[in-house]
Amino acid sequence: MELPAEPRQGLYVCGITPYDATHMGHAATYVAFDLLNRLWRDAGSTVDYVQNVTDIDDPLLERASATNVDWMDLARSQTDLFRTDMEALNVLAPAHYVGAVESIAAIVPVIEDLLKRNLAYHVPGSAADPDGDVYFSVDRASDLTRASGADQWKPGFISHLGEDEMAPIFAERGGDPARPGKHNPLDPLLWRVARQGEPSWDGASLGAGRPGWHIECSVIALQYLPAPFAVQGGGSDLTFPHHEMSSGHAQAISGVPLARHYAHAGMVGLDGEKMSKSRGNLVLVSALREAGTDPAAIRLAILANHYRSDWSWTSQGLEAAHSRLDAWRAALATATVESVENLLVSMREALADDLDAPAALLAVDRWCTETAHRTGTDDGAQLAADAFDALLGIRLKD
Ligand code: 5CA
Ligand code: ZN
Repeated sequence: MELPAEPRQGLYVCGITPYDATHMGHAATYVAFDLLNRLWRDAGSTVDYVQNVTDIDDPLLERASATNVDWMDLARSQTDLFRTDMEALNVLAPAHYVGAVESIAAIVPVIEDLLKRNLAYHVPGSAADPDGDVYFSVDRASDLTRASGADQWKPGFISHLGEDEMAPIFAERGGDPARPGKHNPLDPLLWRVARQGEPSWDGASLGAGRPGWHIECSVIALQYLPAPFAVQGGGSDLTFPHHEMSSGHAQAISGVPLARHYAHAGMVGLDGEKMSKSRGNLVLVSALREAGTDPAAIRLAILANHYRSDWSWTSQGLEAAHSRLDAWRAALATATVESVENLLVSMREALADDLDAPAALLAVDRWCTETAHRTGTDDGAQLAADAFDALLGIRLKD
């Protein structure tokens, strides 16, 4: 990702589905985009940062009913915990943190308009499903963008997946390719009419129900950021279908692409498997914090990995981060303003090169050994502490 300096940068990062607390995979993804936020601010840009929270979705409802908790209480408590975790990790808060539920009234007229413009259609009911669910036509949206001569959206525009690769991933990640009555197996759900025992909202001419997942992010992003904005971000598990489809929706709605860049953080695993709520193999930020782990060490353990690579969380990685933190703290005593100014050049260069945090950390490590022979000053120590906080989000002083 090479991004020119601009006075304003728009950033939309897909937020959590709050049915379980923040694990290291979530933390790594939000730390990655926090680095971008910090780099832009360091370059003097104003960053318009928007994040959603998927506070209504099937897995949230399933968890609530399995644990006998009200789904709203579950969403609220897990969202609060996530925000506390982010604060501890020194992740700058978005300017707009927007729930799916509070956005339903804005989503309904957008779906009605897509229906009117023949970019969406009703799927007839069956024994399993009532009448009235609305789907997005990926074929008509592709035709529309081809006709407009704009950047042509079609499935594969963002993920570059082949047609036969898409269907199985679509099914794995919440899609329903086999639903009878759909025009194309990849058509995503826009509106799910009310089912017995499920929460639902007023849908005007759509009937009571709730929105599909991708349209939520499209509408929230378009509401707060003028399209095309600079970066739409999330973990690489969102590339397809989520970012593919939300960009297709947004282009069908607004006529222009949603974002100029789609950036995806690699997947964090544990013992060779992707860390995920559904697998249950989680290392939680809150559990480590409760055990007394310094959040700056957690953040440093994350930053030792490039944001785009897949990597595994290990206790050795955390121990290495603790040692590094100790070495950095000790080096403050020998910091001079000049040495920190030189270090800043190297850190900025590393981060400007596709957010190469591991290279930035190595530059700090080198600076630590080089300053061992210098006589530090208070100004030098302060400048170093400010630089590590501003660029890396690592606080060495309280
Ligand atoms: N609410 C949707 C996005 S609109 C969602 O994917 N929620 S989530 O809670 O499942 O994930 C929150 C963020 O963490 C997403 O950006 C997702 O891509 C990222 N994420 C989830 N698991 C991992 C993982 N193991 N490693 C890295 N990032 C992950
Ligand atoms: Zn999203």
